[in-house]
Amino acid sequence: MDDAIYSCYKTAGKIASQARDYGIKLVKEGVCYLEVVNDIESKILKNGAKLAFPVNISINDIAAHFTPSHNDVDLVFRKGDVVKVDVGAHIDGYIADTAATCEIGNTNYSDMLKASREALDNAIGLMKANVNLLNIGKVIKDTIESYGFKSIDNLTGHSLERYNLHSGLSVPNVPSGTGIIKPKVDDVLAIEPFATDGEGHVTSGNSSNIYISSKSIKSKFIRDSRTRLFAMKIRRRFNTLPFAERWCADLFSNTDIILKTLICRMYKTVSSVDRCKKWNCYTDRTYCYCYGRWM
Ligand SMILES: [Co+2]
Repeated sequence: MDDAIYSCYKTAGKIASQARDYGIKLVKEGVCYLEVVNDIESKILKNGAKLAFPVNISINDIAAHFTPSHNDVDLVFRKGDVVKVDVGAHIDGYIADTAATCEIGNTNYSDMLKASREALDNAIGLMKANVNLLNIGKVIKDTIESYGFKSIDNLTGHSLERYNLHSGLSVPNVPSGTGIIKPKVDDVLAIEPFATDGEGHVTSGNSSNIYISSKSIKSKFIRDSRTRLFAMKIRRRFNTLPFAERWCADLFSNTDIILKTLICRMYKTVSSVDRCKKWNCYTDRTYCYCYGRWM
């Protein structure tokens, strides 16, 4: 990996992790989700990176992939909530993806939080080029189970490439699935353990409010001029990275309904909300193997 790219990753990683830690401190009883996502996203931009994906706020049985829409002003944190804050920043397309979890006002789930954090540390300890990723899944599962929780088997970490958040390689949270492909030197991987006191699987729920521009949208073939302009602006602004409906409010001076309809019609949701049967939590970080070390 050349020095310039490595330094983009390092800077993106630093800005994303600062924003994550800043964001976790903002999560308090009575505070609105929207306020927190807006503050975290502003912080990333102010520090000189761009947003790799909308800040995710996933609470309690929602394991991942929720972001509030611009009018979700009634979504407010409550005491006892287990809150996952997932943050992505990029420099010139080189992405850092990182998350942390907190519990508001209680300590009922301290062990669960500790289990996934320790699983992450153990996974990082084993990670190197050519490692069998099933061994990473095994150490994550064993660590989480040693605390009496389950490791979610159908959410995984992933590899990242320039302007590509999920570039093909999965980092499993249990020792099954993708063991054959091994990471190479310079691969960038996000390791994302999830501990739960539920069943250890997620099912897909409602829309996440997160969208992505698909390659099949060719703006020059869109007949309606207003829609065409909108598609061009979306592509220019977000390229191939996920975006939130609330990031598009200024692209259309017209009503919310037109905006929402256009987005829903033209762009696929990047994923639905992933929901557990019961409480859960997770932490993740992005690591880059380079010159024999993980950054
Ligand atoms: Co990720």
